[in-house]
Amino acid sequence: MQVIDSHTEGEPTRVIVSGGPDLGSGSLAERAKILATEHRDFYRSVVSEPYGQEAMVGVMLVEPVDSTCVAGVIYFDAAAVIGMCGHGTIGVAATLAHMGTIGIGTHKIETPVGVVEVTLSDANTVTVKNVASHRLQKDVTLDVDGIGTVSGDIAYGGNWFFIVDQSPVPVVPSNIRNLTDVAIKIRNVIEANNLTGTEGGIIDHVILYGPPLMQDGHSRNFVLCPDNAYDRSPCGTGSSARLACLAADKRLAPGEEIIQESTIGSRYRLSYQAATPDSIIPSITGQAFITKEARLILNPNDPLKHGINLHG
Ligand code: PYC
Repeated sequence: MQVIDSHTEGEPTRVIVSGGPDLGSGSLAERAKILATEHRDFYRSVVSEPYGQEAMVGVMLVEPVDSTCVAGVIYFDAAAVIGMCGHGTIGVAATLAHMGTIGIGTHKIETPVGVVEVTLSDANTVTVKNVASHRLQKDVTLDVDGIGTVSGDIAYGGNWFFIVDQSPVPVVPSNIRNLTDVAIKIRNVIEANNLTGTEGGIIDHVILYGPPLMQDGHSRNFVLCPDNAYDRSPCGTGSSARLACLAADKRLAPGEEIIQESTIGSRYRLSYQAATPDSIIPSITGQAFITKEARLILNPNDPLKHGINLHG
């Protein structure tokens, strides 16, 4: 299996350019479901240690249904197949450019949750125009053991997020372990209370916001992903969901640009356009760099061929 690795603002992406299971020719959502239900061992092994690395998001490149798209993509981490991935899409665009498949300019990519647009400004700089994003519920209060009452919004940006505007723990790198524990506790309460997005969408990402550490930053975030790793980048789908909340609260005007810092201090430029009265189209600009071209060898005799999994 041939893969190309990249990182987007510190967050790793692995694109499978050849090899991998046949997912058929249904819609991308149907193919994503087949990957999730029939090939769990496969996708785990691609991104988990010892073949992958912590926080890695994998991408299967597939034939798009929409022929105006340059590629179809299905994203996954070590725990789940996910609907969309902002940093992954920036990584895919840089990877397709590295492969010579796309050049400078605007291109469409099909995901299981809809078609997104990428604009490649140079070999590394990409703007993603994401799927329509919206807030479902404002000020949902949760009683979190050892923390107290936590209030947040439920919003969609290609994945479902619980967004806490004022983190109970300062969003600084020295608190990463603590932030992870707090975010996992919040997600456990969300699950225990059967809180979901529309049509039962699983709220599997939690974001905690704090003040920026840079002069031109708008805020800094900590993003917990389904595999319990934190996003090294400011999270494209999470930033989209947050833009929807800022728009709904009239805290940010259409076209106004802000800089979103991640926990490690990498940055995205963000803005949005209004789509409907209740939803927006987010734009996310960041940089991805190719780190590796490799051939993965999944030896059937290797007892760890499906990755190290300590969580069941
Ligand atoms: O950038 O959307 C994103 C993302 C989701 C999970 C990890 N990164």
